[in-house]
Amino acid sequence: MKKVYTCFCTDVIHDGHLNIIENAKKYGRVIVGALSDKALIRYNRFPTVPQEERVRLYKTIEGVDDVVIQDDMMYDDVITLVQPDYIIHGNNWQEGPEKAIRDHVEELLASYGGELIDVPYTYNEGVKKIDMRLKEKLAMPEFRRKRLRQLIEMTPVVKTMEAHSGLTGLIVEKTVVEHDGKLDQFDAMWVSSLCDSTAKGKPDIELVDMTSRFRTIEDITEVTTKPIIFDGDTGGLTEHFVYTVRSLERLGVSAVIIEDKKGLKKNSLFGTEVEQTQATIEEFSEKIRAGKNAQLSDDFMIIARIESLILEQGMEDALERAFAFVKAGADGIMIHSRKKDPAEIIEFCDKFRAEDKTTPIVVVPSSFNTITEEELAEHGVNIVIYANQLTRSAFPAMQKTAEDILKYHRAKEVDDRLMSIKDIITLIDEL
Ligand code: SPV
Ligand code: MG
Repeated sequence: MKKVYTCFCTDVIHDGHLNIIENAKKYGRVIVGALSDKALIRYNRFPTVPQEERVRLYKTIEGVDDVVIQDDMMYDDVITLVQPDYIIHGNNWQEGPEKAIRDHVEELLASYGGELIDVPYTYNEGVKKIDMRLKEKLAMPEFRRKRLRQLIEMTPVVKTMEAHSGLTGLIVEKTVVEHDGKLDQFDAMWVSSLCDSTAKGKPDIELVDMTSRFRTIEDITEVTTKPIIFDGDTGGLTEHFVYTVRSLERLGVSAVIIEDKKGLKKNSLFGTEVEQTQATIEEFSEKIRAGKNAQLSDDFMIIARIESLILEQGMEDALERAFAFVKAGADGIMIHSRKKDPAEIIEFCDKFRAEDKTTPIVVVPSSFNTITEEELAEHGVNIVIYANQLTRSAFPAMQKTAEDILKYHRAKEVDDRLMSIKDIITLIDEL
């Protein structure tokens, strides 16, 4: 009997999946591939039910003869394993980033005489409703909050992009690229104090108050599902920080990163050009302890950011602080540097990992931007934050447009580089 293969990445079965199975049955024995959690995160969306449960669910569908795990979004391994005569898929992968996967499947099948079947993609009210419900579930605070810890377990490096508004949140949420036949997307969002302040036209000196920062978080959470890491600056007074922790948990934020500075905070990228004071190990440990005591959920993370390399206090000081802050209860360590060369970051990570194999390490490669995520992961880094690149790309583009309209006294000259009106009005999903 001929074998028909299809890959599912859904948590809920709807008409579209049933239609695929109905069609598949006509060609032979139906084998469903359950895309693994690891592959699903990069390819589609975060799973709301575990992999094993998805396998069980697919097995209950009438007409399904067997279920296997597909561990990569590319079909090479699963085709070797199953050797299907047919692969069947909704025709929605004929365009967009998924087309590269379809093209590759077609090539693989052609190499041994297999055939690809595209069935019309089903998109009705029922499918739309299920889609929406899944999205809403992922956006709920209790789901979103625990996702960062889950991602650290599930993916070699959590790729995190800055967001400071609903719109930038949507960009982080929705941007998917195909490169070398693989799809990729960001895992999490960073609510940067620099970019949140800049968007409000204010300096990055803890001037934008927490109420306003929380408003930014809410703008983002209203339209996205990905987990949030909040830049908490110094955390403020310990007596205030404990309230901030509770509020962030309630908002569904996964982690706050606080830096070991005190007094008037200036942006780290100024380094020693401006006066900045580092808190003592005891002072900062006390703030971490107080935050951990205040937190109510198990999922929330307080990550300690060490400014010793920024303030030229040396590697030994950075490491001593890192171990002390972990002892005080920090759930992760962020090490920062403003050198172009990543050498000191690598040295820190290697030395830290020699003694601590598990505490997550976070880095922000704004200055040391030649090193790749993969290389950082090899040195034990778990979270990479692109802290300000969206703001820095939007700003010059807007400034140039403003200048050119002033120069030409009309908007025609700038039109070619603008998003079309049609695209901008369809950018935002409507309920
Ligand atoms: C931010 O994005 O606000 C940060 C990172 O704190 S940095 O600007 O590099 O200090
Ligand atoms: Mg900051």
